[in-house]
Amino acid sequence: MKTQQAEFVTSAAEPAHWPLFNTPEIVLVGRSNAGKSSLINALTNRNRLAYSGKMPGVTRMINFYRINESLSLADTPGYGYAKRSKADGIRFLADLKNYLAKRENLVAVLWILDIRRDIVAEDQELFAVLKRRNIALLPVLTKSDKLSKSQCLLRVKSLAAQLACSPQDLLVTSALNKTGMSEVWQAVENCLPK
Ligand SMILES: Nc1nc2c(ncn2[C@@H]2O[C@H](COP(=O)(O)OP(=O)(O)OP(=O)(O)O)[C@@H](O)[C@H]2O)c(=O)[nH]1
Ligand SMILES: [Mg+2]
Repeated sequence: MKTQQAEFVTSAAEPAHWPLFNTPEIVLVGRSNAGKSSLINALTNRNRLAYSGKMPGVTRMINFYRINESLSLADTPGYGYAKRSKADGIRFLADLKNYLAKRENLVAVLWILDIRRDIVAEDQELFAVLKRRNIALLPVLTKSDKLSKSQCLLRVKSLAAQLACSPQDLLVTSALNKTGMSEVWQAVENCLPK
């Protein structure tokens, strides 16, 4: 899909503040610093639509973006950020679980994983919440530019084993050199209601 129009709509944590859309929504979830916000920018071909930063923990609420007036993307705060207070970390995860369990127009989850890192407990926890709903789960491996081709292949195999899926189910991307963007869009389009 080509992004003709992309705009930031609002930031929200509580359900009362979530914007009302009657179009499908795709959410990006993953560990702090995994590359969620950068992927939104790469997917939409915008440099600064979503705020991405050198410091982990830069995304603090759920940020909603509207694309081509036909769908929305939701960027979420990353989990597992050690410097955040424990109470804050628990609250973020609770807000996120609540969103995943209740957001009505949610059709797919882009599960953002740094290709160099293994799955953590929070990943599994959210995965369990999602399994209770009929929502497509699309694992996206980011930062492939940081590894050689052969190292990438090894990591794809290892993460597929950890996720109990086939290596072909993993979308390998780099926001830096924009690889994998059309594959991610294609996977998203396959989840949209016909
Ligand atoms: N080399 C490389 N760096 C990347 C890529 N994607 C993200 N980064 C870098 O990784 C860091 C974190 O990226 P973000 O997009 O802010 O990550 P995030 O998942 O939104 O982080 P939080 O909002 O803190 O949860 C930034 O310094 C990005 O420039 C990539 O594909 N390749
Ligand atoms: Mg972010």
